[in-house]
Amino acid sequence: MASAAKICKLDQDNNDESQVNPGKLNSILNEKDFKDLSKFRLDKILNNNSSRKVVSLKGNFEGSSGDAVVILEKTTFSEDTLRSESDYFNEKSYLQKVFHNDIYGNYHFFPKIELNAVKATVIHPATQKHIDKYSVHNLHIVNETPKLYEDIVLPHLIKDQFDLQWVYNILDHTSESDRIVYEDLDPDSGFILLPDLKWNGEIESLYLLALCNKKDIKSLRDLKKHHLPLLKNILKKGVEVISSKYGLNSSQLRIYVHYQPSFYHFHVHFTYIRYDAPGILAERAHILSNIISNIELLPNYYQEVTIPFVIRENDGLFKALEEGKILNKL
Ligand code: G7M
Repeated sequence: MASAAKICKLDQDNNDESQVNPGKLNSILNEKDFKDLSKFRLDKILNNNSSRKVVSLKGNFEGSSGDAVVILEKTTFSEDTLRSESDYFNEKSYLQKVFHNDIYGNYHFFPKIELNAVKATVIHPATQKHIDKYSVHNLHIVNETPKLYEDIVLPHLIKDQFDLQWVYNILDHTSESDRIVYEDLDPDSGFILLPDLKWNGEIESLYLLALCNKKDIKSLRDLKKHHLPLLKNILKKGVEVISSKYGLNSSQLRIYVHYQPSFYHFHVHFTYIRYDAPGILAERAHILSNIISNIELLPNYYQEVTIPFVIRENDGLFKALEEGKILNKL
């Protein structure tokens, strides 16, 4: 298996808010912290998503071997900073006029630098699989029967999955330990709850991840009746902790599992219902309370049902499915 890609977040917010907001504590992840991107040499724009305002770039770092993927994202407005007395509305932020017509004024607005942070994620060294993941690509839906899973999907994912080192680093407190929001040490029903890599700490885009302590559940497909205590524990404690720490109740949270996931160590996503997080569409997100109910109804539900999933054309599995003439079978 390839060595763990180094993933670092650069955060320009070094203000005191980060002391109370774990989503902003980015002195994390591992030993390799970048101070700026001056050594980044851009090779290719992999994807420029104008609706999400995210750009994914391939390049390398001068003096350092291996490809790098850098993802830059314009962040959401924080309602906390939108007050009359905030720096948006004083001379620290300024307007540059584009044109004025009657009652209509059009400007470029340059907020104070601290209000203008761009979230940056650096993956270095990045594997070809990372480069593929962040590149523009066509998508297809696959209706995965249990047989298709056993015959083609499972062997492929065992051979060609992303390294899970970052997950194990969190579970053994080697990385991101200062970001842990809650930990339940029970080996079977326990988990760690912490901010997702994608979260910049604003409640408006709240995004936490529950990583289970057990290492033998790859995905939704593996879930069985004896996992119900784990699933219920994640649901109950996750909601309690988020409600007391961030003030959002269970009815304000979207709590779900991806199928297929990117990382085959079982984990649950918690996002604010008003936030359109990536990966919440019908072909990918499975609501946790619905998963629990399905297993209560039929203990082997997830070993017996067809589960649709979405696949990129540049994924190695796509080629195997095409060769097996699996696609477009209903
Ligand atoms: O698609 P899947 O269910 O496998 O989602 C995995 C989630 O893990 C995504 O939402 C990622 O943003 C998140 N994630 C990935 N990495 C590499 C990290 C990491 O190093 N730290 C944290 N906190 N989250 C990560």
